[in-house]
Amino acid sequence: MSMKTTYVSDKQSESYSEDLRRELNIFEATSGIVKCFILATCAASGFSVALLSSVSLHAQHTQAQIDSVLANTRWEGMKDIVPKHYIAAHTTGTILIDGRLDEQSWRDAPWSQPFVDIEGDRKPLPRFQTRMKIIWDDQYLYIAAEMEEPHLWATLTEKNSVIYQDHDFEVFIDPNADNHNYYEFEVNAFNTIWELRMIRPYRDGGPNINPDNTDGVLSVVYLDGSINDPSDIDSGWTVELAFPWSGFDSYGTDGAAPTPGDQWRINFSRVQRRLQIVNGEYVSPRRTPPCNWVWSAQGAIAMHMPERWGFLQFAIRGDRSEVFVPDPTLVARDLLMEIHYLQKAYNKLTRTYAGVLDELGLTSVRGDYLIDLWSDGSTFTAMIENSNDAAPPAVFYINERGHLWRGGL
Ligand SMILES: [Ca+2]
Ligand SMILES: [Ca+2]
Repeated sequence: MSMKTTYVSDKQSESYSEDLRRELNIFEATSGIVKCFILATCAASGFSVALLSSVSLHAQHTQAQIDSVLANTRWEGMKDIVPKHYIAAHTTGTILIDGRLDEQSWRDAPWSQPFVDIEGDRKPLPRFQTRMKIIWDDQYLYIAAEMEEPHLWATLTEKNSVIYQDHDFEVFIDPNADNHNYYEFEVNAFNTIWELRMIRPYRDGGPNINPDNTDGVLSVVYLDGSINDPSDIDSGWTVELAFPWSGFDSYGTDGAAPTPGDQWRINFSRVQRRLQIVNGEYVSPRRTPPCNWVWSAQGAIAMHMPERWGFLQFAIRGDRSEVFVPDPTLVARDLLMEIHYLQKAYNKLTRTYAGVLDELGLTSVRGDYLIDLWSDGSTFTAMIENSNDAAPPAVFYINERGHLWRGGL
């Protein structure tokens, strides 16, 4: 029997390695357990041996090698990206979660800018448009997405399946912006959902709690076309979601609706598979990396970098009378993230963390900020303090696990 194969798309320019990234992430999360075991075993045999090993490893690398690694961290591709923002209006209208965005409250809400490639300006724009809207009331955070899609397709019907194996829409939320303990939601065109909680990003050891379903989440999709039918061309699909505020009480909130002016970190991702039509059916070739289209560019093929997510500002009205207030702590946060990426690169090469800023090519004064650093080789804490008397005093910290928090003076 001859097989007829047609490539639905042939554009070769988008991001390819999301699958690989995710698989590596899962591997890293798993291998972390093994690493812990090895470290525990090492600890039993004497800390001095580990310390000697660390020192000798460091000695194997020249300053030029270290400088080269420090000059090429992932942060280099991320630091110039300005996270996007969206001002969400409070609504008193009734929202029926049916996948249709025909309520007046939705009509009044502005569409976001079209999604872009996850890597940002380095890559071409996505070939199909994706947009989102956000509104809120006293009970729910509402999120809507609209996706152009000529080939509606889904396979997964079991809740909490690995949804990104299909075309999907994804939501990431970190209410308290500390990089840890954040929420991830995925949905496909069958309205099969997957919810999980990240204790820490995979890069910082994870783990995730999977699944971790939230009581009362509502999700409905509307399909403008025929799903899993390659004989015609579809228009797209919309997603309408409602997340109860009570579900965020374990993510650093008090479980109540936010106050106008509050800001949360949030981002959205659309995973788009490369389909083939084989004997009249859609087939997603295994090992073919998907495209990753996002609202706010990440600067790398990785969603699990909460420091680059966009800002959601809660407002009473969603019109232009509301002004976005840039996060006054973002500069300090970004400086700490720079130290984090430098330390991770330094550690990858030397198996230890730098104990003085000079080893990372940094000085203790950067603009209006003072930086300090402590390390015992296997852990570190960096502190940044605003030295500008005209600005409100603020101190922030980050540690080797990427936890970023505000401290007292
Ligand atoms: Ca609706
Ligand atoms: Ca958090």
